[in-house]
Amino acid sequence: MLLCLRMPDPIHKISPLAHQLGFVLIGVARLEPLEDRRAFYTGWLAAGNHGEMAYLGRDPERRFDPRRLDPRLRAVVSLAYPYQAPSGAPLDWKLELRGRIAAYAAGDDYHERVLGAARQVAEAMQRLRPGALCRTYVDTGPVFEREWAAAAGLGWFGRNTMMLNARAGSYFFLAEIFTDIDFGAAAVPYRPHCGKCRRCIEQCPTGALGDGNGMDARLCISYLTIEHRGPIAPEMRAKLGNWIFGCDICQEVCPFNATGADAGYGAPGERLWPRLAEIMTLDDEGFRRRFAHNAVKRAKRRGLLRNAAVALGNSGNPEAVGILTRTLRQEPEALVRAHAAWALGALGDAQARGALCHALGSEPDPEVRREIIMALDGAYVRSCAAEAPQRNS
Ligand code: B12
Ligand code: SF4
Ligand code: SF4
Repeated sequence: MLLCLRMPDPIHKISPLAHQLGFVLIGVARLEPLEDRRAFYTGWLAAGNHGEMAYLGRDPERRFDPRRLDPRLRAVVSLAYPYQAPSGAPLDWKLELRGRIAAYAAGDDYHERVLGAARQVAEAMQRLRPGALCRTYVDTGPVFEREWAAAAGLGWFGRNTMMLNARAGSYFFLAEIFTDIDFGAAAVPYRPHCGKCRRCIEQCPTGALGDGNGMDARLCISYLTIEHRGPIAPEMRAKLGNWIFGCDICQEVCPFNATGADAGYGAPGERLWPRLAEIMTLDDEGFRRRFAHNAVKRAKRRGLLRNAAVALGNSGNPEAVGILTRTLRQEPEALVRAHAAWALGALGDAQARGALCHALGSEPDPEVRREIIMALDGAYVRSCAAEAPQRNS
């Protein structure tokens, strides 16, 4: 189903091709500086809400006005490409020790696939208007993708900050073609439909969503599991549950996703619920092989294993102890060993404490040792000290 929203000529000529390529929404907006975003965005950055995503703060003027990228640009064609909604797998993740990957990462890396499709739409525009300037983006440049989608009438900003459409939900990627074609007509804004609903705000496990259509990205599981490189703050770890790459909760609870988006890109199922034991045994080569063409590669091996260690700690399942003990002994990355130590402390049975105590006698990294000591209660640290007094400083 293609929902063509605003179709001034020649957009109506390219929309059948866009449909064929898999896009479900298409609209056009005239390029005018997004002045009404300036105060919100600069305040958001100044408060540090972007965390380590330094690229968001680099030359924000380009985001407010894409004509700073090229002054000849006149309009933007905004497109939405659906992916398959996550299916609630009929399994108990704690029992089966399964992690969870966000639905958008189910198939091949969307940057490659959606960008390829959007470029074909751009080529069609250039066939209609030879010599037309077209700059295509899919999460690949300093542009406000949701803002332009809103300006093009594709949907509204939900309280979860997602671009939402009453018929298509929010399980779609956005793509843009900035062009010098002047389409003339301005898009009609899409009416917000959130009404009094606050489900996403209430059910976000970390309190990342504020009341004013914004979020503190530093608290978002998606940020913590994908973008954040160092140790995860101890007070956030239990809140991650079994999410090891991204998070879909504020979309899953949204009534506009209840029926799911059009069955599209990617196939959920097993791939979205990987066995944590398998993840913990991936070496560099294994990680590359498994995620070479998948969005998960962005987390890097050490980030993914860090997240999987946290999920094992959150499982409450004693079977996780063996996996974490091996990790604490053999894993080359200190970051991963540190989170394995925390996880053993969270599991807290005698075997887990024994493994921590044993590791304290041989762990060379001061940060990991600190995590081990925090994971052990005082009595155990003292008993470890009795066993290995020379290392327990
Ligand atoms: C940085 C980023 C993140 C960060 C920060 C998220 C965020 N909400 O900003 C993190 C890593 C957490 C993240 C997570 C996810 N992301 Co992301 N992300 C981006 C990126 C690169 C930039 C977004 C950005 O500029 N944020 C800045 C802040 C300030 O934006 P904001 O909080 O939404 O504030 C704006 C609006 O709220 C609006 N606003 C503020 N007040 C008001 C008031 C009114 C009345 C209105 C109308 C608007 C409004 O203006 C603000 C400033 O412009 C975009 C791609 C791009 N270049 O745009 C993808 C993008 C937004 N992400 C996307 C996806 C798929 C995700 C995830 C679903 C992935 C996952 N499953 O884990 C999650 C969703 C989490 C969530 N609830 O947002 C898609 C969203 C598609 C859609 N349907 O909306 C995008 C567009 C990528 C793409 N090309 O498809 N993401
Ligand atoms: S993606 Fe998850 S953690 Fe982030 S705002 Fe949504 S529910 Fe909260
Ligand atoms: S869950 Fe409710 S408040 Fe949140 S985006 Fe969906 S409709 Fe809006």
